[in-house]
Amino acid sequence: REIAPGAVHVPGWLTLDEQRHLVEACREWATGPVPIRHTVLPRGGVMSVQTVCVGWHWQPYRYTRIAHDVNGRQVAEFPAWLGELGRRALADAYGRPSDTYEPDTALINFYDGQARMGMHQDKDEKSDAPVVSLSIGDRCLFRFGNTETRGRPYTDVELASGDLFVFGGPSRFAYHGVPKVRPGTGDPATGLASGRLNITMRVTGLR
Ligand code: MD5
Ligand code: FE
Repeated sequence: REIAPGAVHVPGWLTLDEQRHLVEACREWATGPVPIRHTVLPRGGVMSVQTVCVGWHWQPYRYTRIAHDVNGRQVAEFPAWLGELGRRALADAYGRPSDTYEPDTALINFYDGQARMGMHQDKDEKSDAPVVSLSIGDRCLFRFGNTETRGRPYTDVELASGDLFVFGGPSRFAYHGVPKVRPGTGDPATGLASGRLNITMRVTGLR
């Protein structure tokens, strides 16, 4: 389960009920003040995943309270229950207390069958606190790399519905991506008929 130092994969961590609850919450955020959309990159590219944020709005490549690049509205607040889930996730993955972990933003990415995420580092946060990642719906190929280059060496991991992944310590700034989603592999009982949801909780280090 430890893919690299600080990178821990916990298959099947979320119960079906928790997955249903998260799908329901994500549906509300997706239609909330700043609706889910394909992020447009500064050089004109359009991301194939669709993203909605809570707490802080991620626009490449910074966090703001206001979604200047979408509709000028403030994103929904980061709910206390999600922070609790994040602390429980961290404690279970690392096997040690996590009382001081206070994530203040979540990025929710929706992948249809064609969506991909190229190899990148998450370095817009001004904190080296761990990232908690939850997967729901279709399975995917997740590529976990190194901190130096986009290329090899990397480790390929299959992520399935209910899986938890925590990235911290020496793995926090590793390159990573999602080269492939496996359409039709999810369980409609989660409330997600197709596609893949990924929820990542982070500490922005902003205030
Ligand atoms: C996803 N999301 O499945 C992935 C999984 C993103 C993103 O990459 O930036 O929204 S989360 C993987 C991740 C996040 C933060 C740090 C590390 C991996 N890492 O250090 O390897 O939509
Ligand atoms: Fe990332």
